[in-house]
Amino acid sequence: MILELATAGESHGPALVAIVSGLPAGLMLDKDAIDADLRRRQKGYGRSPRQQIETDEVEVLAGLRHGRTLGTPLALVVRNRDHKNWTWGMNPWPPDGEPEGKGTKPVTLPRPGHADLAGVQKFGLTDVRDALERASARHTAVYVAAGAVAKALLREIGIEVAGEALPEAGADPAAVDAARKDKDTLGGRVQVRARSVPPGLGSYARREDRLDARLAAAVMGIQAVKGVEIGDGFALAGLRGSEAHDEIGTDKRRTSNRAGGIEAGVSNGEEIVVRAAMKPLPTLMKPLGSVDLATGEPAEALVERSDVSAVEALAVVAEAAVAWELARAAREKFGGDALADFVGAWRAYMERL
Ligand code: EPS
Repeated sequence: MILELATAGESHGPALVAIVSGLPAGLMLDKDAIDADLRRRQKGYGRSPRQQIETDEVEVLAGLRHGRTLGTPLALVVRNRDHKNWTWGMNPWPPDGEPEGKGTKPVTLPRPGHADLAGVQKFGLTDVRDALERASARHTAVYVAAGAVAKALLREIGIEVAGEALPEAGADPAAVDAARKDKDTLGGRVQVRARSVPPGLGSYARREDRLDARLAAAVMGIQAVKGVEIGDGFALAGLRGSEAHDEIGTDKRRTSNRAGGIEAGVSNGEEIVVRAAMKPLPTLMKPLGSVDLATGEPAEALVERSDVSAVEALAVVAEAAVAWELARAAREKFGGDALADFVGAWRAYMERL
């Protein structure tokens, strides 16, 4: 059984949408738990005023009846409340009447570090807004909703996934205040841990099956992430082999976990540990040098409402990405159309081990 996720949505369009297919029937979902993750994503010191406009909440349009999955595609929607200020500017159809509200004038000042310049070049656009709207980290909201569904599935086989911001840089309120005062932004690092993952998720057979490669792709795919490591990651490069590996006991458990729970692309039964480095966000109130695409003249980059830091939000989004990828690997391994088949296959496998 293959768990799949398709998403759509622009930052200031009507809504963000996700379709999750490949879930077993009979999984109970809790709207409050999904909404709690959406709220966690909106929090953190240094977030943009946008978060005061939004109160993210999931809507389900298909695939669920009385809170129970039907084994059919699950359609999730998170509305953009801010869209009411962009109904002309972000209208999916040619708008009627005079331009009003936000997004009425073309953006021609690409921000270094954002999708702006690459987007207009790649897609042949003239208004940078046509690129930045989808590239915005706003659409991580619907990934978090899908991640909450993945966590519900993983919980059925005892797996818990939790993300946290490491207490440094953009997760330090004093540093955020100082950066805000200087009209600057901050990045930082987050860590996601997954407990009680059974040995044997992922495979060394093909590169695309490797669990570490899949987790790295899932986390690197989140806006502003520039580095991912599993376990002791980059630090392992400076150690001797005798210091770098995790010895095996007679109970087949390890006394250390430098590998971060994955060897040869396969989970080894220890806690999975994934860390990600986030660059400082590229929208600066003290803009960097750029070019005006309309005139070709030197210019300062676009200044828009933005976050000083979104590291704490990344912790929630990375948690969702790791949960999603682990759920996908678990669906491949344990299959099943009914939740009881999935859980039964997991139980039989654990007994064999
Ligand atoms: C975000 C909403 C956006 C940005 C941020 C993420 O809101 P707006 O653009 O309306 O202020 O705050 O997006 C970026 C940091 C970015 O670079 O695009 C959210 O909900 O997470």
